[in-house]
Amino acid sequence: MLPVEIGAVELHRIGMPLVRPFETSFGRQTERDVLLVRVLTADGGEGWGECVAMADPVYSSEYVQGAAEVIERYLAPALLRARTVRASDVASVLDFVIGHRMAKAALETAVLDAETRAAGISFGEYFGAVRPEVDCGVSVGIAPSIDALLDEVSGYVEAGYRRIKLKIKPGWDIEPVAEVRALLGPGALLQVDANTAYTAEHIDHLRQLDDYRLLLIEQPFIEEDIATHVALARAIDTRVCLDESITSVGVAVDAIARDATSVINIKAGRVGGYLEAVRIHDACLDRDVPVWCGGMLETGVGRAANVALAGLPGFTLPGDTSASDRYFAEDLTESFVLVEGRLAVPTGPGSGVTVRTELLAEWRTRPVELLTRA
Ligand code: NPQ
Ligand code: MG
Repeated sequence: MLPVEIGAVELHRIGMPLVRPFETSFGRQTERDVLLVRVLTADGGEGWGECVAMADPVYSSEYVQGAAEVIERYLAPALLRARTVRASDVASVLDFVIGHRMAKAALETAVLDAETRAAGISFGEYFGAVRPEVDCGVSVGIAPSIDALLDEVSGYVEAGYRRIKLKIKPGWDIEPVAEVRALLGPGALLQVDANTAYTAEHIDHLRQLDDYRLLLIEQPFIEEDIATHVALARAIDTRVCLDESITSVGVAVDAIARDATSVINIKAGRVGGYLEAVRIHDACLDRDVPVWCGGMLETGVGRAANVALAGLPGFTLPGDTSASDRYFAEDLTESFVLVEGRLAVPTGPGSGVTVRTELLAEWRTRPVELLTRA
């Protein structure tokens, strides 16, 4: 693969209305505030990356406006100064900034898209995907009532989703899980995600989940607290899966060694990019730890890359790689449509999808920022 010469970096901001509000233990979203990075190369090529940070710093410390600021002020200038880079060089160029992994991931992905488009290879080929389509699950927010939840879940079953994930929090856990298990039947794949809403005092309460044959419980405790996840993993039969806690391959290897987690949710944004995501996948495959691809309400730009990642051999559980229409009436790219509960790994060069510039213009919430070499 040849490096690309970076000519400019553009930041795009859009607002996409969600088809239904998405409620988790940390809040309720009605619109997706999206930051997209476009890298323009000296020879007329381009690449796109999506930043998965949310509008407010209530899920992770990163948030959209902060990501835009750190890219504009530190990351893009460093990339422009480096001038000629491969995607595999980007992490070291940006390493002088501490944290800000979602912002770094967006830039690295944009460079990777430009580099692989120029080379005529797809993200799936670059990452090492081994399957043409991936099994899809869906993440179901906290509903206004049990009846509303069962209606929503029934719709996803009809749509063909192969796994249901319920968001839980204290006061919304055992009953919704019991009701959804009764609706789905004993063999269906069902799991829960707490987004850090519990504390060590809840361990006995959470043991009741063992009655419902869940695939896993995702991130019950705060991200810094590996020890309480170890304690829960010892106390219950349901597998513990870390999401927010896993910020790098080093943290993943350590959490596995300590038996805090026996499954891992991989999200490229959370770990600084797809290259680190692949390294986590490789480490998990070596250790026989299954992984699955998380989701952050991505547009088609981020979704395309996630589906390619989920094509790697260690992704043996269905991901939160839902169809475009799970979140949006219209997608920013070609839409991803479920076929028998699966999405096809794009085969075209780069991410394999094309940004619909007319929609970008229609949904724009801020002027495009053009960043060039000083
Ligand atoms: C998770 N994602 O696994 C996250 C949490 C999440 C699909 O459950 C806007 C942007 C709203 C990102 C809500 C899924 C969000 C978001 C929830 C991410 O923990
Ligand atoms: Mg999660």
